Amino acid sequence: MTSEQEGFTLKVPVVRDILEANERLAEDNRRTFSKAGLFVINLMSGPGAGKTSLLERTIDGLRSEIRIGVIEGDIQSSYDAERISEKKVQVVQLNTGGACHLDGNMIRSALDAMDLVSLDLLVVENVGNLVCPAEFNMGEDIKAMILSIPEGDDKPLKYPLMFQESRVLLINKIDLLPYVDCDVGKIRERALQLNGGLEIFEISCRTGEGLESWLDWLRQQVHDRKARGDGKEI
Ligand SMILES: Nc1nc2c(ncn2[C@@H]2O[C@H](COP(=O)(O)OP(=O)(O)O)[C@@H](O)[C@H]2O)c(=O)[nH]1
Ligand SMILES: [Mg+2]
Repeated sequence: MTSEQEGFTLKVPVVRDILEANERLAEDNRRTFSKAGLFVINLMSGPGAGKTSLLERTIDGLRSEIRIGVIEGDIQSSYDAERISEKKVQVVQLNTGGACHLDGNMIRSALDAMDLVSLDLLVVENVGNLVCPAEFNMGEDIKAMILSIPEGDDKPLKYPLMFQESRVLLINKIDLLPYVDCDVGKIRERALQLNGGLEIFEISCRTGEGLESWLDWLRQQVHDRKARGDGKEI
């Protein structure tokens, strides 16, 4: 065995252990969410794609029908939690202190500070990063990702895992299409090649275009989740 191979065999179990430990915590969280009858979304994207803007729009659009709570994940600062708290919903800020993603354990600590039974939908805004967040489950029902027009149509080719792991792809900032070289058709085609089951919405959090379809879809998911197991374990 070469030294390079030895190094490799030493590294793999460590990574596997971390992921397995995380899976156990995620499973615990999943049971907690299930008991509370909550639909939970792990919202991911690169920095600035529009996660907090989508949350603001979603809260405004559904507030009369659906009780929404938010966990904000950032490396540092409580800026996004302050934005969300202006909407008068339950919000908890998690600072990872350098880590590039949220994991099951961090979510567990946030749940202790929340009243879950008074919620229907919990959205976790993950750390802005197109890579690591896709590797860690937190017990969510679905992962949703945002890709914004200025990031370019090559991103499914470069960051395939997030597209593969997500149930939903929101293509945001379509108001910028006249000014940016980005082909939405290519994003769709490349994303669907990676994950044929992706639900895709073209939206602008600035103008509101396309948001009704997203809100309709989300409303249905929350309803189905309730119908499936409100108050019971699944
Ligand atoms: N033009 C345009 N700007 C947007 C849109 N959505 C968000 N933004 C802007 O993009 C920046 C980053 O948005 P933010 O929601 O904070 O992104 P996050 O880092 O993913 O949470 C802000 O300046 C937003 O006002 C959109 O649909 N169109
Ligand atoms: Mg944000």
